[in-house]
Amino acid sequence: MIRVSLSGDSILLLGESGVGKTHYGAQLLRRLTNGDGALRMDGHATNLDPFEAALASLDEGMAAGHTATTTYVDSLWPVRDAAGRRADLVWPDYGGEQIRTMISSRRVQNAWLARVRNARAWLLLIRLQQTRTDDDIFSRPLVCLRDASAENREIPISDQARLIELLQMLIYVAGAGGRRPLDRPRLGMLLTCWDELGLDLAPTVALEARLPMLWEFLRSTWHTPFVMGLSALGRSLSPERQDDEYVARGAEHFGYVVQPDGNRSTDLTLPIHLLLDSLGQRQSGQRAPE
Ligand SMILES: Nc1nc2c(ncn2[C@@H]2O[C@H](COP(=O)(O)OP(=O)(O)OP(=O)(O)O)[C@@H](O)[C@H]2O)c(=O)[nH]1
Ligand SMILES: [Mg+2]
Repeated sequence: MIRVSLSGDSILLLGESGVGKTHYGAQLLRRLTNGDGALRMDGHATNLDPFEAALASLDEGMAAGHTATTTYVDSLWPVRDAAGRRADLVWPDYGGEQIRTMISSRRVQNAWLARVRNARAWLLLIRLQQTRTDDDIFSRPLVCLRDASAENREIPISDQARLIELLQMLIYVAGAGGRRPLDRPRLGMLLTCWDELGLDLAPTVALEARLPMLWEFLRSTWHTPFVMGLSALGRSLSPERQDDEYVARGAEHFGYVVQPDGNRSTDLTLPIHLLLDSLGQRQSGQRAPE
């Protein structure tokens, strides 16, 4: 979760295992430190271990490892934009299985409950190639099951249905269940590992084509959800084999986002800046009380 301490508010980062949370965190940290994007570090960042470890791998031109299932680390990043607005991002690194368990057990653990309730904006990370889009109970009517053999009877729900479940659970525990369309929490969505897709489409079009039910849910539930593409690494890296070009040029020269209008930018801070912007905070030069 990213907690943005503007009036004690926060942004919740949601992503299952393997979507790219750790690599995005590492690349974002370096971009913020270098200070050439829409947001820059403005003070002392703390608790950087998981991201520094990932950056060390990237500096050797290699991918970092999977985050242990039980890990949950909050890293504090004080940031500022060009207009002087400031926020304290609490950027987490956690094992994505925690999200999967939340969905499969239909339980929101107490620690997550507090994170969900404190957040005024949510950022959902999805890796389209990792999603299953085969038939499920929504696309195959029950009548089709009549002829199915006994061994073949179980039809798991699809990934888009699972993600909708997750969002519905979180909307409920956040106490926003009765309102539509939702203005708070704001919703941003990142389609991660965009380079793997080889698409020349606007991110919303890609989402709609691949996960139409999820997109319909987002569109009908939120006031103005935004969808961006993210390639934190710019290309695939191996955990064992060094990418010489990466080493020679430096990890900070790789990675891009695809903005809602389809334009690319190398500024990996843009999604966070857009969310901060959409929160409508205009606290120029002031850090809000925590
Ligand atoms: N091609 C490509 N691969 C990426 C990108 N970002 C991350 N990956 C790869 O995706 C895999 C998962 O990335 P992680 O950052 O470890 O994912 P995570 O969400 O932290 O996963 P957990 O730690 O298991 O929760 C790794 O093998 C990365 O190398 C990207 O922008 N492009
Ligand atoms: Mg990780």
